Amino acid sequence: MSSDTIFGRIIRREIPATIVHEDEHCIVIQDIHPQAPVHLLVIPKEPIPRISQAQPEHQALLGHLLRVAQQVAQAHHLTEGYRLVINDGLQGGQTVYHLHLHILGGRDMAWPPG
Ligand code: D5M
Repeated sequence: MSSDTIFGRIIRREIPATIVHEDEHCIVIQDIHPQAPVHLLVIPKEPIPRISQAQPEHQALLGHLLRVAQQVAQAHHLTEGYRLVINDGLQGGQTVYHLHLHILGGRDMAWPPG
């Protein structure tokens, strides 16, 4: 159920990470290079490489990732707001080709993003 990216290795417990949530479908970890006081990654256990390659059958899983992000943000007391980000591909700035949703919070966010 997991790929050969760094996130697949984390899901398989081959390398360490700070895991703040796990369920049947996903894990949530602390980002190793945090860009905000709270920077978490919601990672599906199924290794979809990128959001642009998600299929109709992934609809429920994608909804689940958003619900988990909402709940984890609440658990981290991000009551003043937060940002959810999915980077896709080269121009989107994606570096790990295993779909993941960034949760960024704890500071004011700029717009437009860089
Ligand atoms: O984001 C990929 C993100 O993954 C980036 O913010 C760093 C983070 N990362 C990379 N390796 C690790 C490990 N080992 N633990 C935790 N976080 C990690 P992208 O959207 O692909 O640019």
